Amino acid sequence: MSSPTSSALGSESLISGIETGLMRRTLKAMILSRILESKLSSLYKAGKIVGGVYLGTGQEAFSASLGSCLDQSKDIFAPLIRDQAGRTAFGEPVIEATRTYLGSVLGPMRGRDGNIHRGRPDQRRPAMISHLGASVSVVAGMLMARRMKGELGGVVGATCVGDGATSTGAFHEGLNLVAVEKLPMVVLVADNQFAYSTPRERQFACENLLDRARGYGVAGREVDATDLVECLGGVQKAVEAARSGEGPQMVVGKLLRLCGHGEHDDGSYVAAKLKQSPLGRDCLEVGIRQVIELGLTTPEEVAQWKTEAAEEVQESVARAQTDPTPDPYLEDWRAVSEEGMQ
Ligand SMILES: Cc1ncc(C[n+]2csc(CCOP(=O)(O)OP(=O)(O)O)c2C)c(N)n1
Ligand SMILES: [Mg+2]
Repeated sequence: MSSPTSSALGSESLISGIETGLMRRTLKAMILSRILESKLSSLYKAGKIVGGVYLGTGQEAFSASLGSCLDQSKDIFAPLIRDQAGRTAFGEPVIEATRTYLGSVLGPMRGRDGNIHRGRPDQRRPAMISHLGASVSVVAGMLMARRMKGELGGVVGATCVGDGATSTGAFHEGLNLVAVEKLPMVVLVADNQFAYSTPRERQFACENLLDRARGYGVAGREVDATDLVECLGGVQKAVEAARSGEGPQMVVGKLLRLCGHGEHDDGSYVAAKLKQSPLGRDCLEVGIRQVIELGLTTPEEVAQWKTEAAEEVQESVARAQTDPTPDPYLEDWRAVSEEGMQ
């Protein structure tokens, strides 16, 4: 962590160039996301969730840094499976997650998707696409549409992908287009050492995934993604550079996923040595320690945030559990699927 140097920007003070309020908000989002996801895991294990549950444990600092550095009023954020923290930091209400996982018709996917493929395109949160790498061209398209309509001014588009996703054709085609068009886009690559159970060395032969950015003429930087202050610093610089017209930016975050690929997977293929290495640090524990040491919160306030988060999650689960679910007898599912196809 870099040594704190304080200066003033209006009423917000800066530490290492990061607004102190931003650090607190990002940490709060990480806490809420961790508590929400641990509840989702319990519900899955209790058989209350149909379908898979994929968590972002250990990746919250990186993901939340993007969500909180973007401008919720105009930017675009396309998350992937490990981005609950980013979604929370970008303003997605907890009830949207619980309603989706519990199949409520009141959720954003009206009970038709059971986990992460949810979104609100009208609020610049496109629904998550499972096909790895596809979100790069979706966000590129959203940015190009704004440019053609003369509405791009100051907007940044962002997405997150994993190390595995950087080997797909969609990723390469998308990144090339983004670079050629000099779009104001930020691509986060969570290099968590595995694509499912396949380790990095079986995925690509380059030393560093930043080489993939350089190959296309995209600016890149790397952060220790277990370190909240470093994540915020790196992501903030990337978002500012994209916004100020410097073209697309890639940020590679080095970390380890601290859960299985999904909750059906115990992750037993991850070597103990790797878990005990610096990559295996829990970014939430590190982040709490950092923000306390910087004097921006106290252990008591963090405990209060955790209590409030647990209450919010509990209430959202209770609400979603009593919501109506889709009625397969009354609904004409075929009409929905064929809508607009004729
Ligand atoms: C094009 C494509 N191929 C394969 C899959 C199946 N799949 C889903 S997640 C995953 C691993 C992804 O690894 P990575 O991109 O490193 O993300 P992580 O799960 O580590 O966060 C794979 C192979 C897919 N969704 N899309
Ligand atoms: Mg991975």
